[in-house]
Amino acid sequence: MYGLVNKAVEGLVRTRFGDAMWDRIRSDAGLPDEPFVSMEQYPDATTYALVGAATKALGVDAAAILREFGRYWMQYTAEQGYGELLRSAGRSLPEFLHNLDQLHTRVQLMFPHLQPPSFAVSDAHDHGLVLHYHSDRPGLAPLVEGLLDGLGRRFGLTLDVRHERVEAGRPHDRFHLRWTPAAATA
Ligand code: 1DX
Repeated sequence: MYGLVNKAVEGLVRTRFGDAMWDRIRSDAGLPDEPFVSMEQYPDATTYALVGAATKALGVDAAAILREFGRYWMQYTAEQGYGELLRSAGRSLPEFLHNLDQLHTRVQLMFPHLQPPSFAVSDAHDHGLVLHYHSDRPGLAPLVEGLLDGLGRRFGLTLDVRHERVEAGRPHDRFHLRWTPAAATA
């Protein structure tokens, strides 16, 4: 994956748990004390090693870390110069999800080694839809749950997500979404 992803993991750990915790996780993952470069490619194993080291150092399971990473990714990429990319993907949750493959195609024009997952929408109605997620990378459904959480926040919605793993045919994940406008906070 592109270094941007590892940099986001680093940003998440440093802001939530401090520089010393990042140093420990990076070194437990067997990685040198060198900065990640956003636009360079790294083996997927690097990212998985970071998540594995973080589960041990923080004492939480991988799903919790991936979920937190997904939430953070929306905010991190907006701050890293991809705000316009995100805005162009849509002004509502269903529009954004519908346009996700196009968003990745656009990123791929600049960064041809991107290996994006694929997202498809079905069963859309006024306050819900089903999102179909295909990826070559194993185990990242909790990350998508976190992304959806971040998107719900972005669009001011209270979002309920139910995850379903589909093993038949070409294995993939389905997310059943239902939303209501978020309650106003005082
Ligand atoms: F619901 O692979 C909302 O490296 C969503 O299964 C889902 O293969 C928003 F410069 C620049 C670059 C760089 C911009 F080249 C990526 F470095 C991409 C920014 C998407 C914002 C996919 C990242 C493939 C890297 C993948 C989980 C899970 C998709 C991460 C989230 C908006 C993005 O992202 C899987 C790679 C961007 C960039 C967005 C992704 C690779 C997503 C979302 N993916 C790199």
